[in-house]
Amino acid sequence: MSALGNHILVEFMRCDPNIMNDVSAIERDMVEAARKAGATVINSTFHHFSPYGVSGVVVIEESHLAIHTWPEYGYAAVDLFTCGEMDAWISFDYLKECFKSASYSAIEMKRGSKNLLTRNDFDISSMRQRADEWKNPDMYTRNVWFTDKDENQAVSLRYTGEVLHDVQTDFQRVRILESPKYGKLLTLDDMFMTTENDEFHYHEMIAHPAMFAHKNVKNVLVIGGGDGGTVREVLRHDSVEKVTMVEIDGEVIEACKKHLPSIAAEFDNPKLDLIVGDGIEYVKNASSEAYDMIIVDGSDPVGPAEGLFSVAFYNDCYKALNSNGVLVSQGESPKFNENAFADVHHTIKGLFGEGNAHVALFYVPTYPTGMWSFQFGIKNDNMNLKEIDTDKVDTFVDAQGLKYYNSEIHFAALALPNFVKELLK
Ligand code: SPD
Repeated sequence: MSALGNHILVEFMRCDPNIMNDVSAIERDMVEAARKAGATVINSTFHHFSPYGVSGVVVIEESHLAIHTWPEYGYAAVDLFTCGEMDAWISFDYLKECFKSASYSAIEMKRGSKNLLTRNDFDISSMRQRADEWKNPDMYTRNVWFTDKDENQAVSLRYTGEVLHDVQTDFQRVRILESPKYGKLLTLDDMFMTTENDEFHYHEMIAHPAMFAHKNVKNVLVIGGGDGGTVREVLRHDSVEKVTMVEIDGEVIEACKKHLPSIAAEFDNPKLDLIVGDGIEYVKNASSEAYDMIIVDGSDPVGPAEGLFSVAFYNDCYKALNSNGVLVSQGESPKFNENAFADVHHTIKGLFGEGNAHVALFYVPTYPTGMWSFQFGIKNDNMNLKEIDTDKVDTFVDAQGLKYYNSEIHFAALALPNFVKELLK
């Protein structure tokens, strides 16, 4: 190659002025433009100027994409600076469509012409040795962060830069990253799902409160839960005879088996019937009154998990539960996605009845705001989530070495702050 990099300087004109002033849309489009061209995105930072205009940069392993917009002229100045094999014209074509640019031009130039450069002699072996030392987390010098966010709130975790798994499936982008603080993590699209270090918060709380309130769960259906943490917890209970798990994305299961074996620990358990398929269809076709417990361990209501938040799906779950049955659902956050949180409650209340819809709060450091919920629908009017055998719970907790759930947490999780009660009205 005769140059180190390639630089396309783009003039996008006659763009949609509203898009040119929408910092969130522009950041999303720029990041996607990089990905579509095969780049590895390191980070992005974008700024909206008052009263209008946006500037931002996407740092990629292959260099950067940058933008400055003038909405009042429907104009964007875009730099696509790449090195290696990446084809930045793919980014160009994508952005042209996103910005609805009716007129455009571009100049392409080589950067770092080798005719003008003289290569210095570096001691490559000592540099390689230093790179190896970076495997010690204290020595990491890369400042790369994974961020789970909406337009207004975010949670970020520094990761080492190590991407152990990155596959775009028919449903979502499945990644396993490595972080110094939380160990390996599973992300779907741009959302945290679970990490080695805090997965027990979620998986213990999705299973045990309802298991102990029900007292005799034998037949369980888990929808989603591809990392395996939920079935691992359910199968700790001796009463359980059979667990059916239906996960739509087999790639999630495979990635977790390979990289998160402490979470994907029970996939070979003979009590487990593991099905890779559509959980919504599965419940629709399930026999009536087949299950003691249905656990919906889905992602957020975007992408493949959207249908898991529909009234029709919950109605099918209701029918598939027997008369003592309990539904447990990933219930979103009252501080991050208040509407989804309240909608789940109202749906469950509509189906199971006013007094049979309950909410438990728990803390997950790697979900935005940290405050998350599980929501319960109880079919049997005589079952009370607050009636548990505390001695039995604590004996189980000790024997199993649980790290989050205990009998005190059981009651505490069901106590709701006033603003949450207000949201649920
Ligand atoms: N924002 C995250 C919502 C929770 C998704 N489920 C996590 C899967 C863990 N088994």
